[in-house]
Amino acid sequence: MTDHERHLGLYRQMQLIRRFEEEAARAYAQGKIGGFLHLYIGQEAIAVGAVAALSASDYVLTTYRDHGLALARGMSPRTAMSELFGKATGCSQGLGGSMHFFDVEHNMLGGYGIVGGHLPIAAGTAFASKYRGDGRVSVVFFGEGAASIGDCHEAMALSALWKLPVIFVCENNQYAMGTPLTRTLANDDVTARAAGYGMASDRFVCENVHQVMEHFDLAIKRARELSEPTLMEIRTYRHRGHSMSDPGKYRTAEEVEEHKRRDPLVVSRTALEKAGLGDKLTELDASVETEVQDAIKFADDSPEPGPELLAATTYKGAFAR
Ligand SMILES: Cc1ncc(C[n+]2csc(CCOP(=O)(O)OP(=O)(O)O)c2C)c(N)n1
Repeated sequence: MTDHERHLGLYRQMQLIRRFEEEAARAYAQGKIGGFLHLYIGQEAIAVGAVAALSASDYVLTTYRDHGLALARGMSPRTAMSELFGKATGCSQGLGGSMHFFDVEHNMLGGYGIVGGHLPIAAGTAFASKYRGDGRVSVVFFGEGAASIGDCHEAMALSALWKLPVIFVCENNQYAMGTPLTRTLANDDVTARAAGYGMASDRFVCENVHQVMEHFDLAIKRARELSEPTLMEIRTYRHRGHSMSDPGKYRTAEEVEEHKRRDPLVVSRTALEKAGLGDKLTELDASVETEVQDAIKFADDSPEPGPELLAATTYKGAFAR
């Protein structure tokens, strides 16, 4: 595969996530999606770059802002959209919704709503991998708002002590709901604490998808070959509010526009256009559009979860089996 072909593939994945979520936002406004909906728009290069550097058998876990990672990992847009619509054809049979994507086939182990609560799970999967000697790496994504949660410290302290093959990735989008970083952390360098745990660290501003891949290559090598954890902090920015119910009034329009100009998706598009691949981009965009519209139609036409599912997923159902 040539470098351009590889880049086009990465672009397509980012564009798929972007368009999937823009359509999900529209469906939310139409009342087709209930509950919470946290969009990953602006941060796509992180999930796509990380997944490109990982092996299919590695484990990934993330927060409630999980659609991008699931799609990057290979979940079909049909399955993902159906989950958002609360339909039986969704990845969690419509019972989990936006925050609880889960996909065993692609080793995407959630989708978690409790801030910081999923980091110990990643320490656990990494412990299992080390114990079994299966060579798998666990990667867990979290926001800077989770960085001071107790679970976060416990997971990192034990992972360093036990030398577990895990990568802790703080996607620092600079706001925890409406609270800016300056009001939650006295030292805004999340990786500064890695020294205290006795763990390697890496910190950078996300500019493009290739750069993300390169940083992950190093951390994955450290985990896979040396069985050592890494704390990574990636500065990024979400273009939308915290969730659909947040108009994001705590940020100025200028600040948002400034970040949109540096959007890694646009960076990729511009580079590919400059390389003379404009026609190819038009073709890819059209195929993404078809895939997303197909996902909406599939989710619309899919059945609601019925009572049979309820019984099988309760204790009574479990005992009855
Ligand atoms: C333990 C816990 N406390 C509070 C909340 C409510 N809550 C949901 S998201 C959020 C902000 C988290 O921000 P951050 O970790 O920076 O991630 P981001 O949403 O920016 O991706 C909070 C406080 C929660 N879900 N869990």
